[in-house]
Amino acid sequence: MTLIDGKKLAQDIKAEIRAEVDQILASGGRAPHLAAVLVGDDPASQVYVRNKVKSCHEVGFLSTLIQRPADIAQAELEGIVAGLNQNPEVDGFIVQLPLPQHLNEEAITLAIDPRKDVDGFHPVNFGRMAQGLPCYLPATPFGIMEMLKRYNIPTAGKEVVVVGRSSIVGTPMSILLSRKAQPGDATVTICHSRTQDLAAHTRRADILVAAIGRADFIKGDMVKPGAVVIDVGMNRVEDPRAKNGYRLTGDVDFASVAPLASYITPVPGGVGQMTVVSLLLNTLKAGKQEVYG
Ligand code: L34
Repeated sequence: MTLIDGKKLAQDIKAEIRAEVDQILASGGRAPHLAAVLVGDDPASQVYVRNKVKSCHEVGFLSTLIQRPADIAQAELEGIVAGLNQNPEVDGFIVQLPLPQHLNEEAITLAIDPRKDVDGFHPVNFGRMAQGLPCYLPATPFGIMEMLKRYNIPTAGKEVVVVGRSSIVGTPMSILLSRKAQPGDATVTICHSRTQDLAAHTRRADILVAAIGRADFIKGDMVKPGAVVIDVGMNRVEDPRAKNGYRLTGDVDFASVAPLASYITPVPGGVGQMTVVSLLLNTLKAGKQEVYG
């Protein structure tokens, strides 16, 4: 079993980005600038956004964090988005999800200028991804593709099973792995809450992507020996022995699955690290106007 070291990969990629930023600066350009909008006080979102801002500093990007209370009105948040769309100093920005209940996430996503949508959540970027056109790829699937590439894991002709059909992970993942590309060219099955006999599907997977959002859901008896297991889950479970009262665990029961797997991603230190670094890669593209010219 080989542990896929997301932390190490993220460090390598950050060093590559840093070198590009140095070149941009040496030729008189400005560093790429990412803005992040964080609404409310969800502790997990705070950690993720903090990691994003910290990573910007590490690679020499400019960053702006806009924090607003949970009771912000829809119109005010849309005003912030409109301001960022128009600000020529900002190359790309994100609105961290989930938003508080009273806010309309879909309307916010649609309000973001696709040219600055470094999350790749706007339907224009999603559609361009589905058609293989230049676009910003959603950060988590992008990061997983990068992991497969850098670990030389073959995907062509493989049976891939994606568990979960969200529009930010499961669905784009299935599209990217089935398209004619490298990584890609796989035969992809998407499973979800209405799938009958889930284990019969997952046991056929050469590459299993778990993006369900339920702690330790995938057990050893659901996995084919030798499979590549990608754990997208980020679940906080109460643990009185942990120093902050909880511990982080994935959607995969690591103890029973890891001994069977050929490759497996840990949580933390796996996919989450790649999500952050993929956002940086998109922001670099935005700064260089690579996608939309
Ligand atoms: N708009 N909302 C928007 N864009 C995104 O790309 C996200 N996502 C998901 C949630 N909402 C979003 C993230 O940023 C998930 N996600 C994310 C980002 C970073 C990490 C995990 C998920 C991460 O840094 N994970 C660390 C551990 C963090 C911890 O200690 O809690 C890891 O090593 O996996």
